[in-house]
Amino acid sequence: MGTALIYDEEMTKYKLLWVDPVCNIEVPERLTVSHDALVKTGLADRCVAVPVREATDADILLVHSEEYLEAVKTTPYMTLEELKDFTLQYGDVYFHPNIYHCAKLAAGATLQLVDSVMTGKVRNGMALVRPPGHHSMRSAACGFCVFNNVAIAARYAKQKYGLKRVLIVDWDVHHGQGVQYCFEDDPSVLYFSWHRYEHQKFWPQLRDSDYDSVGKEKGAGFNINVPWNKVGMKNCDYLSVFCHVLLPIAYEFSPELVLVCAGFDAAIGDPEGEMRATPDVFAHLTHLLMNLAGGKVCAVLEGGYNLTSLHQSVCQTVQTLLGDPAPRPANLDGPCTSALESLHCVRAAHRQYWSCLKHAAELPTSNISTKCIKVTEGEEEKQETGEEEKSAEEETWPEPPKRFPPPVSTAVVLPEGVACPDGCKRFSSSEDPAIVDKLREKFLPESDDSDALTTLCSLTGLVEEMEKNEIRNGLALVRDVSMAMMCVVQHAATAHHDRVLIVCVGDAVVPSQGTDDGKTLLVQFSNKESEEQKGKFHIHVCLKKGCSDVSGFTQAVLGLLLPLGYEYDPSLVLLVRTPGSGLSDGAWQQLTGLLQGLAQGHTLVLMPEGEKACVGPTASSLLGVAAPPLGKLHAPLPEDVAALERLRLGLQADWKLLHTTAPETGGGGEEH
Ligand code: X5A
Ligand code: ZN
Repeated sequence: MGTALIYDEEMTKYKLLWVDPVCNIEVPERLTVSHDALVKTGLADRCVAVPVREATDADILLVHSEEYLEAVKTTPYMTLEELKDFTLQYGDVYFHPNIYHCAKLAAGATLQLVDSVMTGKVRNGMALVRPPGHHSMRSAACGFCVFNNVAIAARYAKQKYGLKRVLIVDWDVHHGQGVQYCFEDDPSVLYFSWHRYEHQKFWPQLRDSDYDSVGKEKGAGFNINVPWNKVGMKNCDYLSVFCHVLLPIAYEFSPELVLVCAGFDAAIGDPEGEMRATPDVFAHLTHLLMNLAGGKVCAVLEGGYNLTSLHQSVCQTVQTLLGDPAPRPANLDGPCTSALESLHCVRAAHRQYWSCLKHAAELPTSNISTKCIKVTEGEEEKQETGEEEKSAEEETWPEPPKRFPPPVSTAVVLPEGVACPDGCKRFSSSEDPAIVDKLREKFLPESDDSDALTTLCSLTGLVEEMEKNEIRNGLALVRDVSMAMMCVVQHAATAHHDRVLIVCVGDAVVPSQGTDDGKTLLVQFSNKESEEQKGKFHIHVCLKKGCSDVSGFTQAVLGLLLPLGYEYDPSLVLLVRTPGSGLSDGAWQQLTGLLQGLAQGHTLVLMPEGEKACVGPTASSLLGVAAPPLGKLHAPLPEDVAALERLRLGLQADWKLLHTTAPETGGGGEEH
């Protein structure tokens, strides 16, 4: 199952015909540069090329009014003066004799993508389109947008495929108010947007873009706005919002389709966004969505105005959709104060609607700094003093390193009688007698279990091959998971793995690593009360029913394990399943899938011999098949939520990505 790429050169054939400093960044090269980069890197060739089509009147009328459609229909016949006049009734947009044609293609391309994904022709895909869509409203063009491509696609998917729940993730740096207005009272479409807001001073300067626009009537809780009140947001700020807002809610919602308003103006160098996230962050944002909706992710281009940053970000997104492992996330130094304030406000505003947020801190009653701050005349601009600020376009950043998927995706170490799952490669390392002796001495001194020894030997070989990037990930059935785990950890250190994240699922006693040097981070999930926190690198997540409560477990994975994993940035993930963990296949596959965003996908899974039935599902997740949806999640047990919250608070001193509130600003209005 492949990745669709939808593009047609025709959509480069309109441009701004007069002088307008607001609109001159929306150029045809945005598309050619992005497409050329996909061709040059060989990514386009790996995709399934799907042709565009024109959206029909009926398609467009799913979202727009007849009057508006009829008006736009007349634009191909207008003179330059008439076009200028027509343009004037809208904000920050321009018309051209060919834009109506392109707008029909942009919407149609989006629908072709939805059809390809929904019919199973491909797993996921991206549409490179112009004009963008998310600002356009029922009866208005706006912000370079004519028809609301993604909104139309959501309605279309609901109608044609009977979908009950569609998630729209708008990671463009502007607020897609057109999408918000379209679905405000509709609980079947969950809309998430983060956007540059600056206390309502940034375009489109709407009160409706703030965190407290949560949706209306039946749709209350299904509109999520994350306002950025400062420029310069980085990878860490974005990932933090994914871990602590979007993903918990999205998993609880359980969409059947994910549409992404994939603008790339939230990336570094963009003159509109003035943010500082690097293009590789889009690999992670994409990856984190790919286990929702059984992997049905449709990314549709919106903004993105720095041509370099744009094409790099597009490539990162498409390469991830194709299944290549994401690069290691670089220097996540903790979300900034302003981002934490926004995070806190959004979580508080939504706590009454989502059980995953029930225990989010309440909104402080006093004046929250995210409110529109009235700036007195003359006081605006330049609060910064001192150093010269670089303008967004002068910003430089290293080109994201090329991502090489290892020649072997998934290697397995299995006992003789267990079949090698399709697509995997059986692995055994040549038994160097010196190594064998060492392993016997260390791990099997009083035993003549030659099978166990062979397995340990293979595990050490596997770890080395992963370090060399010859193998992406692996899975082994072992007699004694604790012993195998010790063996892998010790060997990883000698095989140049700088940090190993050990995720242990289930109740078995884990031999304490005795290491507090940061070379390993152990996170264990079980139902055993832990004595006390064992230090920064040994974390025990205790759930009342262990891993058998999917809601509690999912919440722990998204809000605790992922941020820890991202901040720790391991070179290897060791995923250990102890006997009788009680975890369902679905939840296990989600965990396996999500963890592959770390360590360039280098995950080694250890499972007890008794769990042969789990080999197939695990292998499929390791091979990059999306995990099956968990279904709508019920509320986690209150005691679990409370315990997780306590644990998160306790660990915050050591792990910045676990923060969800700003330090001591709460009531602040600390605004300059
Ligand atoms: C799609 C998009 C931005 C419009 C900015 C107008 N539009 N100032 O990014
Ligand atoms: Zn934008």
